[in-house]
Amino acid sequence: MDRTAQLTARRADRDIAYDPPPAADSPHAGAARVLEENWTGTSTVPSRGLYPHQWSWDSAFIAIGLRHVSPLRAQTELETLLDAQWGDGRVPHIVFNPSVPLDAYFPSPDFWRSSTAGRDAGAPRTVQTSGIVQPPVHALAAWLVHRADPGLSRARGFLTRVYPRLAAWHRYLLHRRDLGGAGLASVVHPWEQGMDNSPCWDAPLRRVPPAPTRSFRRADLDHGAAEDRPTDLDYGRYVRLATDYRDGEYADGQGLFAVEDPAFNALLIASEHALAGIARELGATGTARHARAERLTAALIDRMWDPASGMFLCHDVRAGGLIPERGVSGLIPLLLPTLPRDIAATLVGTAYGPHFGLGRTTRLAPSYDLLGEAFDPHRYWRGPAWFNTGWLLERGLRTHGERDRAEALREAMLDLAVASDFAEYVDPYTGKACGTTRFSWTAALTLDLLHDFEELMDSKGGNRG
Ligand code: 9WN
Repeated sequence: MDRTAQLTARRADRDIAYDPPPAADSPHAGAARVLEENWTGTSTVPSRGLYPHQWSWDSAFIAIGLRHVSPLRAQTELETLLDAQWGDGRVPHIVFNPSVPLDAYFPSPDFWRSSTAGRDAGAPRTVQTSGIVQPPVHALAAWLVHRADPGLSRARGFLTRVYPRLAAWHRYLLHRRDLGGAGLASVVHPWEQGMDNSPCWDAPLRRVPPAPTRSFRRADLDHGAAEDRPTDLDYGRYVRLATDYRDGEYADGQGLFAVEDPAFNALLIASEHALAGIARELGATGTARHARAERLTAALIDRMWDPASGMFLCHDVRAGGLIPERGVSGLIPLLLPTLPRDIAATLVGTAYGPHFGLGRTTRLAPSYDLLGEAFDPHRYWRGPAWFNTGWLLERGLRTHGERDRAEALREAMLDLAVASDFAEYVDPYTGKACGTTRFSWTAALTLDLLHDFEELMDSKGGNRG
């Protein structure tokens, strides 16, 4: 390491203990304070009460915001998560903090038994994790974190260290998780897709016999109202799926539930574009990664685009065919810079039409179809609006030249995030806070929205005609 690099790295070591602003007197200060409160020293919990460990896609969104207050913490957040990666490449959805009592969150480490049941899949021995995954936002986050302070990143060898891990993560998804044979990744549990209780899972979940309610104790009901959370029947099915996966030693391909989801795959594609940028920064060309992202985009359209619905739908791999439910996940591919122009325009029309109500009846895009039978403005992922999906849509609108709409959405998100004390999610009509408050990704993405828009990924080519 040369002298300048050493000095930068040393400055960065001090920076990890950044001084938070004295009072929450501005959106920036308020959001930074939430991240400070939820920082554990090596990563950030989504929420001190409800989610007291490290979650995978939360950490990626958190790093995207954290880079504006401490690029070193943002790098550390991602590195801590990647340190828990399994030998087969999977990045676990939860990394457990050993100092948190077992009954603080269910399912706890003694349920997942990662170091024993996950031995053949290469689970780490020194840290306990879950055995399922979450959406691959990490390469995108790593690229954005690098660009926030390239000097620090180079001095610490950040990209050099994370690139092989991110590449292995994508390899796992594209090979072991290509359960449908279309070249796309499948999720094997609703928690993997991140929108746990979406009505999109109702039909595939019906095939799963629930674990008896008496066989587990939910911890989420200690923190949230039962009418806002998944039902016991749904929880029983989540537990059954996770138990079967664990008892099969986390080998892929056997389970009752396998779904290709548009947001999960769009985030994988966005992250492939980001990996191309990282590869170029490290001296390679990145061309093969861009080409793969292009192929995946074509497969996504081929497999999940539904012209009649004007959006992408989930593909049920076990039953075969599209799931006829409109979840917000089906709008997220708008994020992709190389989406054909007519598809991008149709997606915008759907987001601003009667099913999602943007610019008409809703302030943020609901997680599920306003006109769908299962719509509920307060129940988990069955209608309320989350800030991470809002942020992805806002970036997608900008990417496709919809600047006025993006600006209006950005302002609505900033207003609601501050007014709701950085709520986990809100009623899409009124903006009323739901779930827990002082939620990390709401604060982190608020910070990101307060900074200038930058191109999310380097896509080589832009819109296709
Ligand atoms: C299960 C942490 C996570 C988010 C998910 C959200 C919720 C967990 C739960 O909280 O899921 O992973 O207990 O409901 O649905 O998106 O990552 O914030």
